[in-house]
Amino acid sequence: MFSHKRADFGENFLFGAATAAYQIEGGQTDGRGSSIWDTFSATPGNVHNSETGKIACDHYNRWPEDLDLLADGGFDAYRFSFAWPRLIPEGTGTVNQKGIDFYDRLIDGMLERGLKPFATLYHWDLPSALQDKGGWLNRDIANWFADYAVLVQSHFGDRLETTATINEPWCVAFLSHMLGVHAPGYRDIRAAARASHHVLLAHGTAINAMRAEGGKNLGIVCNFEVAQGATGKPEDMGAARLWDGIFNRWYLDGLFKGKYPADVLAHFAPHMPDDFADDMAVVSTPLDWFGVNYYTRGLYEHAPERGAFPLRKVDGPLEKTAIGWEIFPEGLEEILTRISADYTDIPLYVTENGMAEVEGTDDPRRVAYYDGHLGAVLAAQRRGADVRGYFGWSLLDNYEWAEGYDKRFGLVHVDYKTQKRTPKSSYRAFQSLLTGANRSRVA
Ligand code: PNW
Repeated sequence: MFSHKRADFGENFLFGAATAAYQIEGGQTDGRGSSIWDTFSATPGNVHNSETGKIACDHYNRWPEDLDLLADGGFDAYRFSFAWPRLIPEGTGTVNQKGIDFYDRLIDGMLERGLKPFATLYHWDLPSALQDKGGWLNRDIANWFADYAVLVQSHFGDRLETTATINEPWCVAFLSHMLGVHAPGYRDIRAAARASHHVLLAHGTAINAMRAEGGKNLGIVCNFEVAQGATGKPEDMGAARLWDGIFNRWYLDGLFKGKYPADVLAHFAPHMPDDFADDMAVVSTPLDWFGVNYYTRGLYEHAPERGAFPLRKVDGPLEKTAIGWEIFPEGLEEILTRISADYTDIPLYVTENGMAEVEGTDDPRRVAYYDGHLGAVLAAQRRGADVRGYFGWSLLDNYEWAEGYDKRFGLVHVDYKTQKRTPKSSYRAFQSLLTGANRSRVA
């Protein structure tokens, strides 16, 4: 059980759980187009055991049961993503009516159960047809993405509580184009610089286009890591500062100050698109709310031999999750407080927070993880951060990208042979916080 009470968070505070289309849907039928994760995951060497999202949690067929789990848990909201290639199989042009029908059913199912839909337009499943045209390296993606955003806004917008453009632009840009860990798997500073700008340009272009169609409650979701020096030595502190720039400030400064941080730009400058500075007003288009994903901190040391970015992450001493990430709840308080003190006073939502654990339904470490991070939200609120809601990652065990199915983040266990869902202790802890009850219709 958690040590907090629901009322501690304020009257209108929303609790939810989050997922993403590629990680849970499966259902690669009914006209859905190919995405870069279909091809990337099927290429040996990219993903643990070459696992793919072909079936995943079969949420495409089992969504009523999954929405029941949210409702029975007492959650107020559900954060999900639209699969771009399900709605527009080639990325631009023809719309897939069966894709529209699926999200109509899903959204209506949320509303029938009293769940507020928190939608994300892009959680990494780029249509392959657009990758063939350069994907995030092609400036035209700003217009491709805005057209897709307008389709979603005009058809579903009235029923959505909030809409986020991009999930985690750092992952879209750096993890995917510089570190090669996510699709399309590039390791190229020029690609990373371009993707880093185009993803924010696409975001701003889409916000403006949706607003012109009457869109409300529009935002973006960024991920943050608290970067600390491996030692107090100036060069290690400098490495941490640079990582903070790559991971956190690039996006915060771009979105809220209309200017990229000079220290990171010094590395990216030769590779940036021409005249990128002219786009910064679009990049920093005012938002209605801001989503914060937080999992861990990182310790960094200076590593001059590493070329483009002279730093290295080192192993830290704190307790770790099953994915090796240090557990550091203080970091969530720090990042929320920093954003509200230095960047913006629009409402903040914690749109993802959670931990990977070994398979099982008794997950006391995860209960403790959530309890600590919920405490960090309360601490940030006391320090003035306007935090309006909190989403656990994730509702279900699911496809953890390059880690495949091995790393489990769910509040609910999924048996991938039978697709049976079983609530874990952490789900019960939320249920007890949110409903006062410790049992459920869903046994
Ligand atoms: C986020 N990193 O991904 C995503 O939004 C989720 O889809 C994902 O399942 C979740 O966090 C857990 O990993 C990240 O390497 C993946 O720093 C990798 C990193 C950060 C976030």
